[in-house]
Order: sequence, then C-alpha cells, then structure tokens
Amino acid sequence: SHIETPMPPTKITTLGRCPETPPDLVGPMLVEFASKRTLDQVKEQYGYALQQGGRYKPSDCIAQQKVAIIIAFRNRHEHLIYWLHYLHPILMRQQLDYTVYVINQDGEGVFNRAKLMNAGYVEAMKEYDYDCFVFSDIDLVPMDDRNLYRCFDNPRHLAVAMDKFNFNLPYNSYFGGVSALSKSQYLKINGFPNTYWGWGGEDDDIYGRIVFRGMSISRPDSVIGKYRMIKHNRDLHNEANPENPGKLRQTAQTMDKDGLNSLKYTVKEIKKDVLYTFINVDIEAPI
Ligand code: UDH
Ligand code: NGS
Repeated sequence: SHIETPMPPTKITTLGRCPETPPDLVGPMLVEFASKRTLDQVKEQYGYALQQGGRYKPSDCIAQQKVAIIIAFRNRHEHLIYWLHYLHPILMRQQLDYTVYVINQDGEGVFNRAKLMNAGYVEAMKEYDYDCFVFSDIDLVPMDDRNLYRCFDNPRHLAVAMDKFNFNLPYNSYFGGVSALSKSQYLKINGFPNTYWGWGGEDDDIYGRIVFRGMSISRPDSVIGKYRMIKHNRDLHNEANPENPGKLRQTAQTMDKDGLNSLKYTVKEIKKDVLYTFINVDIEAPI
C-alpha cells in the first residue's frame, strides 16, 4: 500500500544575485614581501571562511561567476604563502564563488607553464561547473582589489601594470602573468599550447590564438591593474628555451592540433588543503 506523507513545511530562503560591483572593495592596497609569514598564520586568519580545497562562496548572495583560479607551480612554497595571504581576502571581497587550484609539476623535468594550466582546466571542470578560469603566476599580487578576478566579454589580461615593468605593459601584445578566460573563450582557442617547454613564449602564443579566433583583449586601466611581483632568481629546469620564439610564427597553423585536444598527463595526487587544492601531475616532461 502507498501512504502519502505530507511534506513538513520547509523554510525557503531565496538568495539574490550579488551586485555587479562588489560593495566592500577597498581600492589600492599595501603589498609587501618583507614580513615573514607562515602557512599556519594564513590558515588561522582565513581558514574559517573556506571550505576544504580553498573554496569559497558568498553566504548572502549568489556569485556573479563560478571561478577556478589555476596556478602553475613547482617548488615555490614561500611565494604560495604570500599569494594565499593576499588573494583570499581579495577574492572574498570580490564575492566570487571560487576555488584555488595549485597545479604542481611532478618530477625534475623541464617546466611547462601552459601545459600545467591546461591540466588545471580539465581537473577543475571535473569538480564543478566553472564559468571562468583565472590563470595566475604564483609570484604576482594585485595592488588594487577593483581588479576583478572574473571573466569579461573578451579574454582578460589582468597583470597590466607590474612593478618590474615600471607599472606599464612591456609591449602591447603582452598577455603574461595573470589572465582570465571564460569556458567558451578557452574552448574557442583549443586551450593553451602544450609544446612550450622551459621559459618564454607561451603567453605570446595564447595572445595569438585569441586574435586568430577574432577576439580582442580586455584590460583594466593601469591604476587598477597594478601588481607587485615577488623577486626571485631563475628556477632550475626552466631555462629560456631558444626553440620557443620561432614557434610563434606557426601559431595560426598549430593551434588546432596543439592544445586541449592533444593534452596528455596523469594525475599522481590530489590533496585538499584548507587554503588550496593541490594537484600533482605528470606532464611527461623531457629531462
Ligand atoms: N613556476 C614555478 N616553478 C618553477 C618555474 C615556474 O612555480 O620552477 C611558475 C610560477 O607560478 C611562476 C610562473 O611559473 O610564477 C612563471 O615562471 P617565472 O616566475 O620563472 O617567470 P618569470 O618571467 O621569471 O617571472 C623568469 C626568471 C627571471 C629571473 C630574474 C632574475 N632576476
Ligand atoms: C617575452 C617572452 C614572454 C615574456 C615576456 C616578458 O620576450 O614569454 O618577454 O618577460 N616571449 C618570448 O620569449 C617569445 S619578462 O620580462 O617577464 O622576463 O612573458
């Protein structure tokens, strides 16, 4: 027999969408890398507001966008602490529904920033239906929280005024440091190239892909787009690769076969820290 049990009354709270302009932004901020910080201090300060894996969403409104922050990483733990210390409160004030993904290159082979970013995109998409992907270097901290870590009508370049370039672009087509692409913008360019091993050129290739697909670059102005970079020496196994600059003449031809559709890597470990999701990947790097 079938008995109808009446549903108990449920309290319905409907959240509205967060405003287009987040209300609690402060504008210009002091950013310095002289104070020593520990991961535990950062956890104590911001851990309470986060879900496992460095995940946040505003409690009082529905975020405008679901954003995966993807960082290509290896052996930069001190930089990671500064990045988390500065970025978590900024991203919270920006009222984003976000997760921080640290994509670690396994082993000592030649580094490949763009391929790690591609792996980060695929892994993030397995977890949640993100609308927007912000690709960031670990050593770049924005100096103004009005520089929104979200996506725009065209691919967005965020790091437009870095201290090391005297708060200017080094050249007009520069697309390095920090950028944001929506899922559809990213798919339109077949993701990033997988074949730029070592330092240099992958950001210029991405710029080319965007232009060849008829899109343009969106940017904040050079006041809002200021960044500080943590000073560091050149890493081991990430030497400038003399093969890379020449590849840029071929981007229009290579972009259809080198990218998301040719990506091969294996996940070795996924660790959910309070402050970030750590994904260790083998990207088949040459020694
Ligand atoms: N990255 C790592 N580990 C590495 C290499 C690169 O995590 O071993 C990541 C990290 O997110 C970094 C990004 O890749 O921010 C870009 O690499 P990079 O910082 O080496 O590039 P950048 O152009 O520096 O900033 C190049 C060397 C500059 C030497 C200057 C000496 N004064
Ligand atoms: C260009 C590189 C870019 C790099 C930019 C800034 O020459 O990848 O310099 O470099 N392009 C090539 O190598 C083809 S920086 O001044 O930060 O060392 O982002």
